[in-house]
Amino acid sequence: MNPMNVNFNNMKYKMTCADVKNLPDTTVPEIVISGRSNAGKSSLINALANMNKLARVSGKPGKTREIIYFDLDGKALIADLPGYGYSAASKEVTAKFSDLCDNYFRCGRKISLVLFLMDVRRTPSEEDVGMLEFLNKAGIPYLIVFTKCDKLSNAELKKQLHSLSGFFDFAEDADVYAVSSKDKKGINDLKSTISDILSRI
Ligand SMILES: Nc1nc2c(ncn2[C@@H]2O[C@H](COP(=O)(O)OP(=O)(O)O)[C@@H](O)[C@H]2O)c(=O)[nH]1
Ligand SMILES: [Mg+2]
Repeated sequence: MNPMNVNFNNMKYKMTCADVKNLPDTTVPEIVISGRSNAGKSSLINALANMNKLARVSGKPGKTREIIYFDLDGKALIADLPGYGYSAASKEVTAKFSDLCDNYFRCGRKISLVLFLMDVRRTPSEEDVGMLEFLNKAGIPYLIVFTKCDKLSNAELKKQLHSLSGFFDFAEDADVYAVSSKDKKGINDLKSTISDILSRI
């Protein structure tokens, strides 16, 4: 099958949703970027789009409080989910953010692909493992994307990827990508895979 020709440079902000009641109507597949706060979700969107400021990158974890939608070349919607696991805001607000994430996954919306992001240097949290278990059980297609790989040397990266695989033995068939939004390593591979998957939907 010919991979679909997706122009990632043609990515545009579409809309912001604070509630699953307001999710956009869509006829194109939905790709979700998920992962804990600070995992590098917004940075990855910028790297995929080859733009600096499409998605807001924050030095402080817990800044994105809504689901932010981007249109990918008219061929898919990309949803930047609020991160779970940390918020600079109050407990009450934190609970609301994770609720939004939770509600999103449970509202019955068709999700074509999840890019599940984890900072390659961190030990996966209970929520990370729980999230992957959920995706597995729910049969939602996903790719595991380890981010910030520029922070490790090649030797360290190899070792770390090996030890991380131990956390997700239930997902041993999953496709794993190691990327850096900073030096763009692995980004082209990821784009090809996304195009490929979109062409098969
Ligand atoms: N060195 C490095 N830093 C990154 C990378 N991706 C994200 N960051 C940094 O990690 C922090 C959180 O990134 P952000 O994209 O806002 O994470 P989000 O909360 O998951 O959306 C910011 O300070 C980014 O500059 C990367 O590939 N390499
Ligand atoms: Mg973000």
